[in-house]
This record gives sequence, structure tokens and C-alpha cells, in this order.
Amino acid sequence: MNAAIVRARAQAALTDLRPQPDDIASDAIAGLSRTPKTLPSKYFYDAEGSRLFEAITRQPEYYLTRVELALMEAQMPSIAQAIGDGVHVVEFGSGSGRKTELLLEGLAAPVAYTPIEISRTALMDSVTRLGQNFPDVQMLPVCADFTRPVPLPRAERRAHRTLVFFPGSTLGNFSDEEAVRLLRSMRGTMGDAGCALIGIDLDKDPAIIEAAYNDAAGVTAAFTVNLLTRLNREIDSDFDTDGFRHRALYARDRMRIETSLVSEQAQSVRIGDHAFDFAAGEAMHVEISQKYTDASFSALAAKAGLRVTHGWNDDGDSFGVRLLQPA
Ligand code: AVI
Repeated sequence: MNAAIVRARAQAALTDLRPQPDDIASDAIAGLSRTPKTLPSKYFYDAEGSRLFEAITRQPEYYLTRVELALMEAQMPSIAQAIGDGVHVVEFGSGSGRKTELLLEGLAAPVAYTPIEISRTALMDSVTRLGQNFPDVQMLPVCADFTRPVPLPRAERRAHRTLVFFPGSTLGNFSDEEAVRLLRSMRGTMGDAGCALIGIDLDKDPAIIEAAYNDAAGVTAAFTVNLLTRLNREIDSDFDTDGFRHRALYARDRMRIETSLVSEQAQSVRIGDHAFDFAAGEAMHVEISQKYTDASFSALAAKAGLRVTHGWNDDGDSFGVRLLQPA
């Protein structure tokens, strides 16, 4: 079957829940009105931000992607056994990458794959590519905001259970409160018999973690500053992109990387009719990357009515994959 036919088929199967488009200007104005000032990290991922993130995953210091992939490769038989056969895989975000392929290759006879994603383009690209490689897995993409519960399309072949897949320690980019809400939404989507496979970055030597977010080539710094370039283009703000510097520090007590854009001098930034004054050295918070211990992750999961049933770590206990079930 050629790619065009696969694309047409995939498009026919799209469930479009018409998620509310983001209001970037309102979110930026609200964030800059807070003390300390903040900007939401979800806005990192325009086309250039997504390209820079891909480049981050190839930096020698950014171990997360490399270690998680190797871990999944090594442990897939054991992961597949714990999950069982005939599952409907539901990915939070559009996974067209190697991790999704490893999962679909390694599971026993998965019946369907549903990525949930706000961007229709990312969604269709993902299922078109995966559909070609996995012709026996029904592609059922859903255009929706995965931070709210999503009703799943029914697969033609009945699935034994639903598996929610959320790799990459992306959960760590949400505050504890948001992460619990997201886990609850997974709990709702998976149903009573379902499970979730979640990648988490583990607490470790702060020097290793800080290096991952301060790569020598400066790719992470460019990724962070690109947020301002995006805002200038899309909401007509006037951030001086040379007037802010990337800073990523590991807060040991909170076990998280806190990334800020630090104002190099006293300056004023305009968004529409609003003006925001920055002092020299003032930090604007743009991202958190939470790290976990077994205890902290289990406690978080418990708040969402989930319990950890299985876990796999790499040999250095650097990164983990956890299987969760309704408690
Ligand atoms: C997508 N997410 C898990 C990355 C992380 O490690 O927090 C985003 C990132 N930010 C800077 N480097 C990578």
C-alpha cells in the first residue's frame, strides 16, 4: 500500500475533539504579571523549538533519551510480559519516534494505537509513518488536549486492556498538582483494567543533571531563548532575545531542574498594551524538570488513584520506566 493511501486511511480515522486553541498572549500576560514572572514551558515547541529539542536529545550531556531508549530495548520482553497481549496503546502526545516503535514491536499483538495530541499535523504525520510500519495495528488518532479526560475510539478488534504510554519524563515538566491531574486523566482513560507505562528521570548526582540542561554546545540555551523569539513572532511582544540568558539549576530539596531566563539588565518588555519591567538579574521561570525517587513517584501516583506494579531501571539507576495500575 503506498503512502498516500495510508495517509488517506489514517485521516479517515481521525477523531477530532476540537481542542480549544491556546491563547498565548493571555497566558504570557498572566505569567508576566506574577511574582516571580513565569512563562509556560508548553510554548517551547514551535517548529524551531521542536527541532532544537531533537538536537538536545543528541547532546552527549543529555542522557535521558539515550538511556530510556536503551532501557526499553533491553527490557522490552519483560515489559511486554507485564502488560500482556492485545492492548490498545494510547500515547499522551504524538509519538512517532523510536520509543513508540519499540513498544509496538515488542508488545504481543497490539490491536490499536491512539496518539492524543493538539496538533493535527503532528498527529497525522505520526500515524501515517507508524501505519506503514505496523499494518496490523489500527491507527486511531485523537485530536484533543490530553490534560483533560479523553473518550477513546473503539478498535475494530476488541482490546484486552488499554495501555497509556507517556515516555521521556515529560511528566516532570508539569507541577506536582498538574502531574496528579494528568495521572488522574490517564486513570480515567485507561479504565479499571488498564495500565500506564511512564518514563521518569531519577534523582542522582546534581552535577550530572545540571550538565544535561547546560550542554556545552549551547543547544539547551538556544531552546530556552527560542521561547522569546516565538512570542515576538506570534504575539508581537518585543523581548530583546540577547537581553536574557538561560539558567538551569538543580534544586536538590525539590529534586527538580528549574530553568529561568535571567534579565541581563534593567529593561521593559511590551506585549500589546501591557508593559513589564525587569530588574537586572531578575529571573523569569520557564520550565521545571522534576526528578523522582521510588518513594516520591509512588506518592504522586497514589494521589491519582494509581499504584506502581512493576519498574525497570538502567544499570546506573539513572532513568526508570514504571508500570502503573488503578490502586
Ligand atoms: C521534554 N522534556 C522531558 C525535556 C526535559 O528534560 O525536561 C525538555 C527539556 N528542556 C530542556 N532540555 C530538555
